[in-house]
Amino acid sequence: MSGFKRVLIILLSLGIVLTLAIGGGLLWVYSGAKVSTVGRGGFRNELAVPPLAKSSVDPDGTRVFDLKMQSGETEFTAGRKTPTWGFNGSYLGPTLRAERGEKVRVRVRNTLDEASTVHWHGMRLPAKMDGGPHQMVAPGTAWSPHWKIDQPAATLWYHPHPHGETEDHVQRGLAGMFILDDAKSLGLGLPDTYGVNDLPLIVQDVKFDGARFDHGHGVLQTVGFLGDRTMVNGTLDPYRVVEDELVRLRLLNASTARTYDFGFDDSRAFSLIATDGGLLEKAAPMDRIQLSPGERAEIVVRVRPGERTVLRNYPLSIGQDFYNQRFNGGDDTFDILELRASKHLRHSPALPAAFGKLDLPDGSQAARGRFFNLQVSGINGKPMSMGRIDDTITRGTTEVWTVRNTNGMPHNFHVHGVQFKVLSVNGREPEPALRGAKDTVFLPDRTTVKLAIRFDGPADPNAPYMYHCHLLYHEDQGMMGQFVVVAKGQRAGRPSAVHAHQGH
Ligand SMILES: [Cu+2]
Repeated sequence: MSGFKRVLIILLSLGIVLTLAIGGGLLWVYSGAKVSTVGRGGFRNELAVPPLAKSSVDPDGTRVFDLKMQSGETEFTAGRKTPTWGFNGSYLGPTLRAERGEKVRVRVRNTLDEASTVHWHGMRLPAKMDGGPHQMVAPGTAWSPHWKIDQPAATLWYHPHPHGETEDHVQRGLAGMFILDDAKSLGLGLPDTYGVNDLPLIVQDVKFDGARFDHGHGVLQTVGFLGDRTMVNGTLDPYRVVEDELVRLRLLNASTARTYDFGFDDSRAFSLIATDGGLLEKAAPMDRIQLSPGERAEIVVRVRPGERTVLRNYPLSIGQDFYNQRFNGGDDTFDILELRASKHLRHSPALPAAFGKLDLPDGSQAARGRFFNLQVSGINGKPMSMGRIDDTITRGTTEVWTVRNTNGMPHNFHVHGVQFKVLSVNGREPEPALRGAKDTVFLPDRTTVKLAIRFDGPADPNAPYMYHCHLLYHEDQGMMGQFVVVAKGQRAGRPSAVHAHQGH
């Protein structure tokens, strides 16, 4: 063989080996990007139910809660201590509960060694009580926001909102539910025995490195952190025994980046009864409910005596492009929770045919429109700035907001202090799951939504509310803006610089 031929053969062989290696590597990355825990967890742990927060009532009738932000350790797996944060405990927080018309005060104490905040997600309240990045609570201090509950019954939640640190603080474990009741919700005969036939489900995806959390972002994941397992209320592989024919699940997606498509393992139908801001006008039958980070849904599912059924996360069926579907979690499947029905179930009354009219604007009286272009580098081209008011809104008016995502990755959009109506998604009437009161709406790439929002909270030219992407990594990157609600003719003031509040 000539020297030339020998070199040619060596080069060709090298080429083949290289091609195989690259191809194999790509295949490995591609298949490794899809996660499934279906059938693997074994449902070994009884689902924890966050305790209802104790409260006292002041002489003036104000219901007072105490929340202590603290660090600690949590044994998600027996014998393995994970460093975590929590409210009144080592992980997550108690469920706060109040009724429409009540005045509430929450005494928030920060015993961490970092400043943080507590934001009341979905709550209609004055901006300075909102717990956004302007209401920082320094280590060793307290903050006591107070307001009157003035909105329909709903499943809300609370979590930190320090600018640039929200993903980290939520991942460490700072989150809890805030349930609101009203005369209507209490009078409909819905399953409402907390922890029995009315279960709060705080769903988070997590990843462990030994005993510790691993919060690293995959290099291909543009949405931020995605875990390889899920837990509910801080319980891994959870099951719950239920003893009623109808079970109400209050689903909260408290994950920082993952969007879920929840359904049961046999794809049984369930009834969607409430969205972010409260009850729908009537129950909507469906077999899947999609929730992006921060969104909530209340569903009622029927179980048969003695059966086991699994709440599962299915692959997203929203027509995402190949990349986002595979590398941003859309192909992943998880077993979320196994419901174990008792042999003898208590009879549940049927759901009422209708829950009543909703008080939501339809946009026909809109005073003006606004446009928001979503990009991870900033909304409308501007990254968040604490000292800049982006929008000034006249109190008592309704506006139509057009929000567009063509950024090549999924986002969502959360507005503080209000509940809105989704008027359209890509020009079409929204599906039933988006017909109720919402404070957060999912926008996969190439999506435009129109929202009707009434701003009837109190005017305060100096204290801004936030709007932002609730994929917390994006929010931290600056995908957030600020608006103030002002009296007619008033101008926006100047938001105070970031500073810590002393307790009062
Ligand atoms: Cu985003």
